[in-house]
Amino acid sequence: MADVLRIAIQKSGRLSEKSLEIIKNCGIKFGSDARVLKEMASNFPLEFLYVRDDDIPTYIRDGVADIGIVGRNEYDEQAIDLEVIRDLGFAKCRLSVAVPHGFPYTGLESLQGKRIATSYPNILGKVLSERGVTASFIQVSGSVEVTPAVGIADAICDLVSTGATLAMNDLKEVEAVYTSTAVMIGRKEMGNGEKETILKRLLLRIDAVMKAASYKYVLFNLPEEHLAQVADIVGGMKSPTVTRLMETGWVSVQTVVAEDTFWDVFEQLKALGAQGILVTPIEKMTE
Ligand code: PRT
Ligand code: ZN
Repeated sequence: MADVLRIAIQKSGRLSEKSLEIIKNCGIKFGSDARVLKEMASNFPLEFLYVRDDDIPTYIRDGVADIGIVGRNEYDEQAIDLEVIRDLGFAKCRLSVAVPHGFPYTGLESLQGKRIATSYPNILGKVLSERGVTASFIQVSGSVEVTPAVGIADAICDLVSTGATLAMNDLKEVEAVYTSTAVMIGRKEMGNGEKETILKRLLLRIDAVMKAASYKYVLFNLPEEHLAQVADIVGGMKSPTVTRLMETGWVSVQTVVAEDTFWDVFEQLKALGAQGILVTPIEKMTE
């Protein structure tokens, strides 16, 4: 049988849906019935392994899976010698120190000699030792937020996304020490040419999908006299496509705009008299 690439995906949790979505957007077909533990894509040599996120780095190290998607926090905490193949950008969160309201926090030095509850003793330990701070860690794997209230910790260090959980537990976020997003990881050496080829094919698709997601396709009408200024604003992949309109003195412009600069560009286009601005998502995009 020809080789397949095995990807480990979180079975059910914060990473599952988006991980599968990226692969689906690559045109790879599979059932994605999360109750199964293993399944094969029907139109690409990719096999899915649905597991707990904590187990993914070990599975890859041991060759049970070839690649996987985990939070960078999980990867860095376990410190298993693998490689980050791609930063996928989703599941963004930060690892933050939080304290009860009465705690006089003035900086990481305030944690000297304190008891800190965390599931990330390695990441936090590194940050603290760089600052010359020694603290004792209370290692907990869940419900970190309740530990100060029950008197077993003076402060906590946990993942935060909205901050709602901290607020609910009367804790104040005082310092973010680390930020994380979902990453695709794999062994440094795949040790198998065929698997490497499959990975390259997969990455080509993932890159196109991720690139497309960070751009918008923009169409608008513009007084022709402002065309030169528009070229400066939007740039485009090469340059914008310009079509003449029936009405003299007006052109229609089509281009791509990076998502994170979109609103700036939008305001500048409006100021130049652009009309009928139409914005659509892009499904795939390559250079
Ligand atoms: O069962 P399994 O072991 O597979 O899942 P898990 O429970 O270990 O992980 P899961 O699904 O909770 O998280 C997987 C990954 O999602 C993490 O490793 C992070 O990389 C990422 N992520 C992003 C988060 C959060 N945001 C997040 N907010 N992981 C956890 N949280 C928790 C946090 O621990 C805290 O309890 O959510 C709470 C805070 O959320 P806010 O929104 O109230 O601030
Ligand atoms: Zn987990």
